[in-house]
Amino acid sequence: MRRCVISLAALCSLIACSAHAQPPLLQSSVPGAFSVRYLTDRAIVSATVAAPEGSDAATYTLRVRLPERVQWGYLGRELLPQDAFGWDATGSRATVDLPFGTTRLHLGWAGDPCLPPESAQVPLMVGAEQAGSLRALFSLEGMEATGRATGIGPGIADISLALADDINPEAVSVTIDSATADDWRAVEGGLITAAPLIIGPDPLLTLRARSRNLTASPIERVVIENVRPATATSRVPGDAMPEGAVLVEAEDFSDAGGTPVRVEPGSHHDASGNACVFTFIGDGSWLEWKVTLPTDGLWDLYARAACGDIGAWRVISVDGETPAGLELVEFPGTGGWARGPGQWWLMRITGGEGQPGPLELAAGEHTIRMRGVLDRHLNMDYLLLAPH
Ligand SMILES: [Ca+2]
Repeated sequence: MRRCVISLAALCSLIACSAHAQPPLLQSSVPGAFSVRYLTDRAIVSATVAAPEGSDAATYTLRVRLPERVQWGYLGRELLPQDAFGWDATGSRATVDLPFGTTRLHLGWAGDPCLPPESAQVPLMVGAEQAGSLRALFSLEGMEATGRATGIGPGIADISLALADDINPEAVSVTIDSATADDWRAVEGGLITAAPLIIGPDPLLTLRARSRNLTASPIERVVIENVRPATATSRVPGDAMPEGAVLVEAEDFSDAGGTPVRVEPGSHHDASGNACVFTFIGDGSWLEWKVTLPTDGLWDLYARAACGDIGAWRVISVDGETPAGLELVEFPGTGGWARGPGQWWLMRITGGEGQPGPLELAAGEHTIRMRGVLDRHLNMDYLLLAPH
């Protein structure tokens, strides 16, 4: 019986419109919807073909052009026996009979037959304790694994990866909440982040590894190490302004980035200078202030702030450097956003009991930057630098 071969050239954008008389990339004995994708070792064909009305055939025939002779094939996740496909050397085409319906076919011409695993679990540790696991999904280009660590954060921490296989560190990244680490140092048996990461409460982690033809996770486990809690600010008794303090209004910021903050005179209750900064979001947005100090010496940083949430977190840097302990600073909830009285609190950030030490600063202009992290808003009225 002569088969009715229907050219699908018009259906497939991958089919070269060559002037040379090459056979099309795909030919099917029954029309349907097809796509074909070529990788370095295989072609992957997705096909949806319905049995013709009145036909009692169980299969149809697909011809797929390959650069080299077909060596192996998978139908779905099932390895096809060698006699399941033929080879038309003249047209450089593999021939395979497929069942009607929706199928996915891999036809390989190089290497050993392999399919990425369907899924895997990668343990997520906090120190030596398991705090969760990442569910890994694979593609031919790599792996993506996601999961949550429970019972930790907020704080800062290092992330290390125990490796099951050699992998190029440049092909690996970890995203925690919204921050991504892709700069690694090699340590024995694995990798560790080059800089600490901020982690939120019960952080969500996504591990990505770009590597072709993985047969298992190249990462044996993910470890959150050296967890340091956020540095707590302390409310100044009576919100009394310390002596000799240099004040800079929050609304007089000199530079800003990210989501614009709002400043509207008279917007909030009892604001110094009749204005404050609000809608200062913890989405990586930042503000910068210039402060001019009269003398060299040890200075402490304060901020008058209001937070109607459970608290808010900021990264604070001075003249472009983040002093130890200011990598993650926690402001408490003050009972409201200062639309009413008693909700602006003067918070001490350095030099208090159990706090990071005072800042050693020379006379002259300095730049203070605050960057919002972990999604929480903070309203700010002013900053102070006061002699320690
Ligand atoms: Ca103000």
